[in-house]
Amino acid sequence: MSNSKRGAFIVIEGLDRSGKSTQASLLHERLQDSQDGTIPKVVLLKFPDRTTAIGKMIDAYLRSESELDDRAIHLLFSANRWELASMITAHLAEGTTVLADRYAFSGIAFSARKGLPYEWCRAPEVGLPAPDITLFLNISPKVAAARGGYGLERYEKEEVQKGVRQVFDKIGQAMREEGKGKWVEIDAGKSKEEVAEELWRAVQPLVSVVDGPISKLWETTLGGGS
Ligand code: Z5A
Ligand code: MG
Repeated sequence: MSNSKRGAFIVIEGLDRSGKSTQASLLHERLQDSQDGTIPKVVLLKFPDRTTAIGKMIDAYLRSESELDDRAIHLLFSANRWELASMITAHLAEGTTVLADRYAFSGIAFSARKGLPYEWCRAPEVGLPAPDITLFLNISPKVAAARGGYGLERYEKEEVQKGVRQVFDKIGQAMREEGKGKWVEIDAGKSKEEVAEELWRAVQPLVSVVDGPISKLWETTLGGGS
């Protein structure tokens, strides 16, 4: 039987077309199928959540149907996480595992790439529920390109993706140095099945034993947070 006091918070991040949504869905299924008493219930979230009122504004922006100041859209992406933050905390507290397809790290990476200051981009994310583990799907631009042309949305351009990769590298390094919540890099250039297996190896030990309070993103860094 499980000795969990709460659910695990698992985030899947990564570069464009690295297979985040594919892997999030495979991991979700695998966690659901493994509910043998050792693994708790699981919910899958996707950021941006385009179904909320804020999410609809983000969706229009991403499809270039509306224009917004860079800072305004950054704050909307962050607000889209905050509107689900208490729900995430409640799920974790009642023992449900939460799996998120993208999170605050995407928010920082895409906005800092535009030239907004890194610390300014990070500030609205401070105090959000912190993942217990972030699985970062790494893929070379060559392999990503082989997965088909960039789509029609605003950031799906090669030069944008290069800049985003650099900021993600900085975030990953900082997360590893801080040692708060695991940041695990996964080679996403392999087959879907191989990548899924690697993700499973990383999360399986965690989901059945997670314990302790739910921490908050970068709370201690800024001396107390939210
Ligand atoms: N954004 C932001 O600016 N600020 C924020 O705070 C957040 C996001 C949260 C929309 O996000 C944009 O919002 C995004 C970042 C920005 N802009 N960009 N670029 P989104 O999450 O909605 O984006 P998406 O449309 O889902 O694309 P994606 O996430 O980059 O794709 P993916 O989820 O990583 O890949 P996939 O859909 O799972 O797979 C892509 C294709 O590759 C598909 O045909 C698969 O069948 C194939 N695939 C997947 N895995 C494999 C393997 N292993 N081998 C071969 N082929 C594979
Ligand atoms: Mg996706």
